Amino acid sequence: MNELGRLEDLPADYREALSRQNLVPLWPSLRAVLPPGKPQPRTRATHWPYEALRPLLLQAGELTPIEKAERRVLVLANPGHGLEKMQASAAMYLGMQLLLPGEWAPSHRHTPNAVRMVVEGEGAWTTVDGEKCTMQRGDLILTPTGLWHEHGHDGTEPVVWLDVLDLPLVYYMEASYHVDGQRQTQHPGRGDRAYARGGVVPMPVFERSRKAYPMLRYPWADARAALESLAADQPALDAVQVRYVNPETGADAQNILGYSALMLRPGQTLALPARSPAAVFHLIEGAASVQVEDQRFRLAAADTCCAPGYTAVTLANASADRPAFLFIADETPLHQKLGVFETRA
Ligand code: GTQ
Repeated sequence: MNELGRLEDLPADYREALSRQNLVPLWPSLRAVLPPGKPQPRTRATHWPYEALRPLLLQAGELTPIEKAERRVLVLANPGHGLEKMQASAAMYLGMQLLLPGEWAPSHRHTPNAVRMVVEGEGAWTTVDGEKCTMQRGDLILTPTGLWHEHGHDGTEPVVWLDVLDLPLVYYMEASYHVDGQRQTQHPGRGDRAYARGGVVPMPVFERSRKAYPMLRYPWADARAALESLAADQPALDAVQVRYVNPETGADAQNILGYSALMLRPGQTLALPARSPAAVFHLIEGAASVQVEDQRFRLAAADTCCAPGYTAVTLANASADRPAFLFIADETPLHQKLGVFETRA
């Protein structure tokens, strides 16, 4: 590979003449924007232990009333991007949100897509497009692009959930904005009820809603049961994993980020091939380690970590007699739609 000319090799007056015309020579930057063989991701393997985060989030509850925060969130920022960028990866944003008993986070809608993965506490709910979604540990709740959503809490203990948004991408596209709204009126007709069991549907008439997002709440009890029965049905299957999809089409639940749940059998080690999208791992239950190249994170329940793309990841269950359950968010739908998705052996 040729050494290319540097900026300093050019006469100063020529560089200034270029700048005055808003022109830039490509060759000094060509290798940086098209590095050899594989990208040089800014995204760094990063671990956010819940034990360290939780007291700081509860402290935010004392320091900042909900009215002064609208959304009381500590952002899980990747130092490789610079903390102020509030990015976990190129396309993913992560935040831990706290809602205290009796609090209400007012209705709004925005262009980025979000999901909530409930981490702890009982009694909170998110109303999405008029549908009240109750929140229990491990539930996944979609608040897709453009849909009104508000959060409330009728319980007695703090509720915490993990927000995953495609905000960095939508912001980069200069397409990120929000609109404030009125408190929503709730209507019956919950997608999670209609689609509670594959193969049996509500009577007398059941037709596809043809909504872009027919199901907004994916209860953990159902995803967990699906993993358990998959593991029992296929003892030789390595990756016991289910994808969160639109139940009417089978396509990814959202357009940009992909969501799945994975069960590690007792004592299991699972090597994932290097794939182009970055990924986030959140441990719902059990104990596991996540190895990203030479870094190894030991995840306790409610811990979150991320891995850059083009990097092999090895997951291991730290328990020899109990399964471990992980929630995974990644950039796969985005890479697939753009045609840049790759797997490397
Ligand atoms: O709950 O609507 O973490 O609008 C960031 C932006 C949560 C929310 C975040 C948001 C929300």
